[in-house]
Amino acid sequence: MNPFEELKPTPVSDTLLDKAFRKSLKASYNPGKVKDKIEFMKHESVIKIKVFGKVLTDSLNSIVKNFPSLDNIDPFYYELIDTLYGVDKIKQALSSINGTPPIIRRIINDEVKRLKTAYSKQDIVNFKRRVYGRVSSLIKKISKSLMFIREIIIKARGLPSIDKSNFTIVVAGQPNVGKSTFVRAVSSAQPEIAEYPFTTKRILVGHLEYKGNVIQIIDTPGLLDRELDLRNKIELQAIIALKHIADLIIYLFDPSETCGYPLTSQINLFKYIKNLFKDKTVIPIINKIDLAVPERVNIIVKELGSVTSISSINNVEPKKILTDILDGLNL
Ligand SMILES: Nc1nc2c(ncn2[C@@H]2O[C@H](COP(=O)(O)OP(=O)(O)OP(=O)(O)O)[C@@H](O)[C@H]2O)c(=O)[nH]1
Ligand SMILES: [Mg+2]
Repeated sequence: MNPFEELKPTPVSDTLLDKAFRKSLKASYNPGKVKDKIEFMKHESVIKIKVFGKVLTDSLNSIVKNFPSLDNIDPFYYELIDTLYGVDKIKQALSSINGTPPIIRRIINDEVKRLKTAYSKQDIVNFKRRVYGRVSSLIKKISKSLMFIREIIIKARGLPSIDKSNFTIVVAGQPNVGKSTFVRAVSSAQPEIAEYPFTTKRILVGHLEYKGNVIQIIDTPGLLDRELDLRNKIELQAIIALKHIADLIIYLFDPSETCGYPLTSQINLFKYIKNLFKDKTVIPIINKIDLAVPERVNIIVKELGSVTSISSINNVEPKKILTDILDGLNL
């Protein structure tokens, strides 16, 4: 399951300061009878400042505490988060947020001690102004980190929710070969489909039922025929899904080459994936058979032996083929 799914977006520095000021303004001191006006003002200012500090330290602490512990999350999500946003950057941001409450407490304690020597109304006003100023500028200093963590949560909440206890099929192939069309035909997922490459930019999960069990099927961004260290963030998501969650890999070919990638590179990529994931079953399927000329199809067959062919624009064939594949696996 996506560890960020239920997380609420965390506040940014302005929101935090507004909240702290509001609560501080409302905090009051009720000693009953007021004997000494200055003493009363001192007490009340200390209460207000302490509320101000507590709202901030509590909020900052809960941002850090509620953020999923990156070292303990599932490796699939860890690698996805690291590739998309950078785990080191996240840890740095969290650590600067985490380091701030003790400094706030120290400032407030020091200033409250100094207040003992205040004798005039002006001294007290100055005290409050100074503490609000020092603490606010501390919060402003971490405003980039607060903003970054908020953005990560908003983005990471949208990552697919994968249940590792369900059998998972990952559909891969070069861009534009029809992966999303196939996934849409066989599952509940509704990925965008378009006649140009790189339509799918992130991993998407669909579900289908097979013999009373839920099967997950993952649509992935298209992969180019190149080495791992040259792959961009969009492609790497497909590799991460293949590596961490695929129980079965379906590799789609487009023999019509209307996808824009020649068969030679589609075959190269197929071999690359088979080699990279030696311990996984990789099933090749020839898609867009309605557009393909026999010579092109034969190139694939010559290379891989007999391969199932389908057209994903009609929904019947993909469903039938998938059921045949699952039957063959004896799930
Ligand atoms: N004629 C025909 N067109 C198909 C078939 N499958 C997909 N297409 C078309 O091929 C184009 C690409 O389809 P997508 O499903 O978006 O391909 P994709 O592999 O998901 O593409 P990316 O997400 O960009 O990698 C679309 O115009 C589809 O309508 C098929 O079996 N026959
Ligand atoms: Mg797609």
